[in-house]
Amino acid sequence: MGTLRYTTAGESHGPALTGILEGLPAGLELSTERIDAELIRRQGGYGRGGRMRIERDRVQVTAGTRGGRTLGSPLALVLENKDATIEDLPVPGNARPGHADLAGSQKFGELDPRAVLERASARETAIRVALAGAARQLIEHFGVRVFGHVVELGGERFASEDAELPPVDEREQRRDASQFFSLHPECDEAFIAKVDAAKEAGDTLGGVFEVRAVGLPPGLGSHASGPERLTSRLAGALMSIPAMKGVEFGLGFEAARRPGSRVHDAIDPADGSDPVASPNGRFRRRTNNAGGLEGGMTTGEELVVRVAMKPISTLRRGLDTVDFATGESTRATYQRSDVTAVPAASVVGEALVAFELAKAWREKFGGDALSQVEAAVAFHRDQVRGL
Ligand code: EPS
Repeated sequence: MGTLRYTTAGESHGPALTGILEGLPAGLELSTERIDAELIRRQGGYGRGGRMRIERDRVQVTAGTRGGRTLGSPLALVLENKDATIEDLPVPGNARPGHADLAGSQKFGELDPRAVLERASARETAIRVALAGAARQLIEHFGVRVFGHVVELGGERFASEDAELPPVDEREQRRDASQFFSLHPECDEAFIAKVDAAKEAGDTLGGVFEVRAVGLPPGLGSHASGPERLTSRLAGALMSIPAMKGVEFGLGFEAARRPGSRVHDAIDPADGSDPVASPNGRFRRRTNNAGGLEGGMTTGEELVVRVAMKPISTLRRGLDTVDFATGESTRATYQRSDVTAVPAASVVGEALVAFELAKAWREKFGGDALSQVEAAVAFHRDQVRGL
C-alpha cells in the first residue's frame, strides 16, 4: 500500500520471465499494446545479435485486472522465452571477463558460470520493461511523458546537443526514425559503419543515453531522508541495469567544474494566471542546469538524466581468461552476442525512470482508486499555483 514495488524471476534460457507489481491503484485502464510497444522497442536498435531474432517478447497479464482495468491487487506479468534451453546448455569451461562468471562462481564456491550467468544476463531487463510499461500508465494518465534517446556511441556524439529540444512528439518522431534511437537519424549511416567495423573486428561498443521526463509537478520525492530522495532512487534504478557505469543529472559532472554562479538555476517571477503556460504558479527557473531535481525532489522543470554503458562483455575475438581444467591461459568462450545494446539500454533506462516516477507519484498522492489519486493530484496542482 502507498508505494509501488516489483519482483522478477526468470533465467535467460529458462521457460519464462515472471514479474509481480504491487501498488497500482484500482480502476486504471491497462493497455497491453502499450507494454508490448516498449518490449518491441527494447528488442530493436542497430547492433543486436542472433538472440533477438529468436525472441518475440509479448506480455501476458495473468493476474490483477478485470475488464482491462486494474483491481488494486498484485499484477502478474509473464514473458515466454523461445530459447528455453537452460537444461541442455553446457557449463562453460572458463569465466568470461566483464561478466558475473568468475565473481559469481567464487561467491557460490563452485566453478559453474552457467549457474550465475543465466540470471546475471540482461535478458531479465525484458520483464522489467514490461512491469514499468504497466506502472508508467499511471503517470501517463496524468500527462507525464518519459523519453529516452541515445546521445553517444563508441566515444562519438550523434550531434552536438541542440540547446533547445523540440516538443516531445517531434523528438519521438526523430528517435523512431533512427536505428540507434538517437534524435539524429541523419547520422545513422556513419554509425552503422562504425558498428559494422567493430563487428568485423570482433569487438563491441558502449555509449551514453539520456532520459527526460516532462509534465512532472514540483515536490515528487523527498528531502527528508536519503533513501527517499528521488535523485538517489533514480540513480539506483539506473545503475541496476547490467553494464551501466555512471549516472549524471542535468549539468552532471560539468557542474563540478564550474563556479556556483554558472551552475544554480535562478528563480524568476512568472505570470501564474495561465495554468497551461505556467503550471508552477508565480515561480519559474531561468535555466535547468539541475536537471529538474533540487533537494531530492522534482522542481517541475524537465527531468534530465544521462547514463553511461560499458561495451558488451562478450567479444567474438575473445578476451584472455583461464581454463578451469588446465589452469592455463585461454580465450573466453564465445557463442553469440550483440555488438552494441545502447539503443536497447535507452529503452530499459526510460522504463526504470518511469517506474521510479510512478512510485514517487503513489507515495505523494496515495489513494486506493484512480479517482482518489485524481482528486489528490488536482488539489496539489491548485495549491502550487496558488502559492
Ligand atoms: C546476454 C546475452 C545474449 C543477449 C541477451 C543478454 O543472449 P544469449 O546468451 O542467449 O545469446 O541477447 O539479451 C537478451 C536475451 C535480451 O532479451 O536482451 C547477456 O549475457 O547479458
